[in-house]
Amino acid sequence: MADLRALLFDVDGTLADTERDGHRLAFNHAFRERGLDWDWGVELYGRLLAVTGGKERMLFYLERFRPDWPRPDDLAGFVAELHKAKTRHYTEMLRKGAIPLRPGVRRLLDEARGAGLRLAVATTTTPENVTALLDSALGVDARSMFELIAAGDLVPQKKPAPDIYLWTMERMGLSAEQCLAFEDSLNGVRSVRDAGIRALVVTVNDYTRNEDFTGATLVLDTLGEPGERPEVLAGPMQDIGPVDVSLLRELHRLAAADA
Ligand code: XBP
Ligand code: MG
Repeated sequence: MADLRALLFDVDGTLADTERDGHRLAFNHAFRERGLDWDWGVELYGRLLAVTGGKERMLFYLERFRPDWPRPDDLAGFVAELHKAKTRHYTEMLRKGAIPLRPGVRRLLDEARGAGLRLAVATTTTPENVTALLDSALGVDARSMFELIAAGDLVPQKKPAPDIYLWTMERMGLSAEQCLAFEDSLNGVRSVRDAGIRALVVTVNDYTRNEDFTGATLVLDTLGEPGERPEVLAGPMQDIGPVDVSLLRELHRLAAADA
């Protein structure tokens, strides 16, 4: 069995709860600024999350909810411009510290680095969004914590396609058996599984809690901080303390044995 060598992290929903009070608000800000009558409420946004990627999500919104909205000739160009404005609003929010990391994330990153595990990010979001989050939530040397930040349009197909995980592992010279991934959503789980990674921890959030996480090794409400007991929603153990490196090694072993 291969040793656990690397932890691969999704960003949105996993490192931080960015969707409802981050991305959603930034989209709405960009829409208003452009004079559009588009307004993504909390419930509608949950439905739009079926599609990953901001540009792709806007096109999905038009197709599904606004069939009568008059399309500009260059729809792709229009959406790309709108998305740039959205990214500007989003990164401004993050730089003001609007969104903290989820509980246990900082603790686990520090511990994993100390244990010699390699760390990387594999996400569909725009690269500037990741650096804005890490810089504001982790401090100035945050980016050096991760060996690789794989994000956005680097790969042809976003999650649920496995492309971003495959690209990350190839760039780092890792096999799927050497990795453990962290996700928060069904689209993320599909991406991880189709990349051949068996060891997978899901931490749910309000948007994803009721999704089907079949194939995840462990499903939790949170990674947990010292003194807390994460709620186990699915997995091979019921009573656990905060997620730490020794638990991850055990999960990695169980996932390999199950393969
Ligand atoms: C995250 C996303 C992202 C953000 C928007 O999915 O779907 O699209 O909502 O980011 P995952 P951009 O957590 O599965 O990677 O607007 O920068 O595309
Ligand atoms: Mg996510």
